[in-house]
Amino acid sequence: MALYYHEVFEQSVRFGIKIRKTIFEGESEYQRLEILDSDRFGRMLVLDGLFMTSEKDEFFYHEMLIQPALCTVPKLERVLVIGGGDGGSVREILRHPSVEKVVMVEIDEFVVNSCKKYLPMIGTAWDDPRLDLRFDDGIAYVKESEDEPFDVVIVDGTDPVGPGVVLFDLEFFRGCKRMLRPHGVLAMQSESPIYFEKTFVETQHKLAEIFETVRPYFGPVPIYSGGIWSWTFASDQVDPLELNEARVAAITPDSKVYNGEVHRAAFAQPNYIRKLIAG
Ligand code: SPD
Repeated sequence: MALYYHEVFEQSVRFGIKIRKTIFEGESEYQRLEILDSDRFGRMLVLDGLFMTSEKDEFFYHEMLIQPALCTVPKLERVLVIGGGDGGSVREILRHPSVEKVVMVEIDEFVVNSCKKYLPMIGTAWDDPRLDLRFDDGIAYVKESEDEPFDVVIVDGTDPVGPGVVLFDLEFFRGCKRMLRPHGVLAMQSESPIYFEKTFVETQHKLAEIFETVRPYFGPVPIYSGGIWSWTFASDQVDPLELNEARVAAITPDSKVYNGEVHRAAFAQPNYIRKLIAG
C-alpha cells in the first residue's frame, strides 16, 4: 500500500508526497525533525510537519534565494545567513570566489547535524574555511552583534508558525538592516503569496518602512504547494534588475535554474500581486 506524507495547510489543503521510508526522526528543543525517503524527490527534510527541502528539488529554492542578491550587490565579500540549517544556502554563496567570509547563525544544532549526516548532497560546503558557523539565536545576533557589517544578509527560515514567526517581525528586519553595509542587500524567503497572503503582503510593507527598494520575486519550488513561491529583495542602493554580468556568467553554467533571463523574469509581478501589495 502506498504511503503518503501530507503537509496540511489550515485544515483546508493537503499536499501529499509518496514516501518509501522514514530514514531518521527526532526532536530538538525547538522542533520535530524527520528525514524521509521519497520516490519523486529523494531524501527530504521535514520540520514540524512542513516540507523544508529535498534532494531533487532544493536547487529551485536555494539558487533563487541566493543568486539574485549576490549577482546584483556591488561588492561581494561578506555574507550573513540567518537559518539555513540544511546547508544549501551557504553552498550557493560559496560558489562565488570573491566571498571572503560567510557567517551562518542557526539556532538549532540538531538540524545541522542531522542534515550533515542524512542530506550531505545538499550541504556540500560545510568544510569551506570561509564559513563561520554559529549555533545561536539569529534574532539576538542581528540586534546585538558587534561584527563588521555584511554586503548581503540572507534569511533562510521556516514558515511563520511557532518559532518561525519572529523571522517576519519588523524588529528583526531592522536588525538585519543594522548588519548591512550601506550598499547591502537583504534577501529572504517570503512564503507562498497564495497560502500565506497576509505574511507575504505584510513582509513587503514592513521592509518598505526601512528600505528604499523592496521587490518580491517568484519561482516554482515543487515541494512547496501553491504553484509559486516568493522571495523578497530589499536594499537602499541596489536595483534588483542591474545585474553584475560577470558574476552571472561565472555561475550560470553550473546552475540548474539561475541565469540572467530567469533573474529578470522572476521580478515580473502578476496583476493580482500588484493589487495585493498596493492594498
Ligand atoms: N514551506 C517551507 C518554507 C521553508 C523555507 N525554508 C526552507 C529551508 C531550506 N533551506
